[in-house]
Amino acid sequence: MSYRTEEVAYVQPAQPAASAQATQQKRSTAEYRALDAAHHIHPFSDMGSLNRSGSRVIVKAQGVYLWDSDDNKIIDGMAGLWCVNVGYGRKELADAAYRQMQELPFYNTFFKTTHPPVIELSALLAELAPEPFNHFFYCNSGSEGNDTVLRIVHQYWATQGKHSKKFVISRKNGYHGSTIAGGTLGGMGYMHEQMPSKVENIVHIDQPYFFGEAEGNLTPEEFALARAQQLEAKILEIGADNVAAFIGEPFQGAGGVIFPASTYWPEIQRICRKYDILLVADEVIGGFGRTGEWFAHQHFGFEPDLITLAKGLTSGYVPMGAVGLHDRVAKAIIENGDFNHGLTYSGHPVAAAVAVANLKLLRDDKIVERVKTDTGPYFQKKLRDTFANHPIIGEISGAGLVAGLQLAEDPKARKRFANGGEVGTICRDFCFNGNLIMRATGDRMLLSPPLVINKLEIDEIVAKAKYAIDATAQQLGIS
Ligand code: PXG
Repeated sequence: MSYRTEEVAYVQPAQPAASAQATQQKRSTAEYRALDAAHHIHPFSDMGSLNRSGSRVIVKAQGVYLWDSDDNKIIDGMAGLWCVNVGYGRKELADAAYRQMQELPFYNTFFKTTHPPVIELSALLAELAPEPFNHFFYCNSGSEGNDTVLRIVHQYWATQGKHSKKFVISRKNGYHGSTIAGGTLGGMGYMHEQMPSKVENIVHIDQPYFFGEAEGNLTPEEFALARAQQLEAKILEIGADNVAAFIGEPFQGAGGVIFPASTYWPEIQRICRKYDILLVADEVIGGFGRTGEWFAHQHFGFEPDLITLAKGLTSGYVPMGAVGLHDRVAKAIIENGDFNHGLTYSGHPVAAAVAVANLKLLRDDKIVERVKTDTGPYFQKKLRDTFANHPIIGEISGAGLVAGLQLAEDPKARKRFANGGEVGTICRDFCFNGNLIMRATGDRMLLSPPLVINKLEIDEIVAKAKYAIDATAQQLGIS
């Protein structure tokens, strides 16, 4: 079966200015592929098979669109890798980097020094984050952010004289990065298998994945409550005096855009408070407007002690991560001597200048507000209307501009495909051939477009997704 893009009904949005499409492309696709295969090892890839098929070479981007080296125009339903919140081609960010590179391309923040960009960024984050978050530590990625979280958590309990609090509880099918600590915190089995020596004292509880894991007649709210109560059981098993922290993504991103029911996070917070355990929200995907709130924990209505930030902090234009500390944690870290942690590029001036420009755009252009009141509700409704009663869509999760579409053999009975991963790959390939970037995690199809997307572009994404999902159902012989 062929995938014909001309059959997708959508209105073509305005094209970006020709100058914005100028590219530095210098080689043919075949040359790029040959050199890539000869010298580049890609993340999370089977390189043998990738080198045989060849990568898609992306050469330029504008707004919510990418162009490949064969000049195909592709709509980016994933904002790069959940990060290009302000969209591609924002001159404000490029100018900020250029200016900062000329003025002070690098200086460190060790040894009693600081610089204006990191000062401005910290003050701005304190303004944008919920009230108790007034202090920020910087790194280069979400993974390093979660490594930093572990350092802060252990330092915090040392300052409280509670040296036995060493265990950190995380969740199966959570994602917290790919450094050794990040990978151990995460609950992706394949990453654990690959790395025999892990960070000690990290244990996992089950995820709040209703569609895939709820048994019997539990409602989503009852199921979410039961999954949250696994935290209490685990704390009692280990002993509250031995537990330092619980970490979770407010909604699981890489794990399939798993949105817990409203009962989940208040119960997690209650348990953390009851047993004096720090609550860490990994906001690497959820932060900076994705759900229509500045931070996803605000969407779910809970108050963490630490937040991990990356991705949307700079909209991915340059690498940067950070950890936000609640006042009560910050106070303990600040008033108790050395905190022995830092990276050469902690608070890098160029990254900080870009982050400031990015956050000002999100705030002053009211991009986050628009996701909450306009484009987010439109996107969610459009998806739900389009896929209501679809023969292979079992659930649509999400809020704002993030969504997970569950592929299912029998949606009403919550019966998943026995070969779900293969079905997801079939669907992903239909998207790919139709010039839509949509991510497959097993049998869930994920969308997380740039936050500047307009309604016509949302229509285009949903129409292309519908075409790919219909084609998948047809290939499976389901109608
Ligand atoms: N926490 C969360 C919640 C993430 O989603 C990280 C930490 C690690 O960030 P860095 O910057 O170290 O990658 C992430 C990253 C995917 C995918 O396929 C998701 C991520 C990274 C790569 C791929 O969905 N999230």
